Amino acid sequence: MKFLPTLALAATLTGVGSAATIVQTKTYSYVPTNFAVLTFNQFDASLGTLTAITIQTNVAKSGGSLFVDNESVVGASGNITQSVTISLASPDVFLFDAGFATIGTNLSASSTYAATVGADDGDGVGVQSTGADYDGTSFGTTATTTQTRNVNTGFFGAYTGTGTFEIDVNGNQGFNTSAIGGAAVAIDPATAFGSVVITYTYTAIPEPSSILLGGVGMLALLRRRRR
Ligand SMILES: [Ca+2]
Ligand SMILES: [Ca+2]
Repeated sequence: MKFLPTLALAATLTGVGSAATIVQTKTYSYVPTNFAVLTFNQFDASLGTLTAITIQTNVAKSGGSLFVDNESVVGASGNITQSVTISLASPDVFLFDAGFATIGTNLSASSTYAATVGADDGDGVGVQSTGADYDGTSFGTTATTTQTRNVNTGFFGAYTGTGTFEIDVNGNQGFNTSAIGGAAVAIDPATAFGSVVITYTYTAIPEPSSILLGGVGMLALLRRRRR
């Protein structure tokens, strides 16, 4: 069994490096329709072998308001919603996952209000903030929507290098008052905010000193066991 320590040392010297990650977080906040340009560092291939690129896209909605003034002769009730929606785009890198679905497309955060309005009270065309035919609310901050996807390994090339790449966060906002048919609508825009987090997972190239220490440690371990 004398050859064992030599074998163990050889295995350590040629062994794979340790798994490591680099995490970059960029945030955005604006009133849609609008966009933000986020800049990320490429993965420096001298650090090791890239095994995964994970993009986590997050959107939340803050503020805004939505009011309806019934113009119909019948009352109505139902949920009215205001939403912000973002989609990622890039002039530099491909945003496709393993199944070639686009990453970070049409992610929404919505606020909902249960509205109840009476029949039109005859106050005229358009929104008048009076009467039982008027309802709505100002919104606070809503829960967020988050999507996490891995980039298709076939597109790692543009993410690799010593420079940067750009990801744009394009935002729109909208509303849905279809539950209150025939109503005039008054809306104050909401703010969209959130983050894009890119994580590089890679196998680090072991440093010479750690290889030596690993080998010495393995030898010591084996010697102890043989006693
Ligand atoms: Ca009216
Ligand atoms: Ca009214």
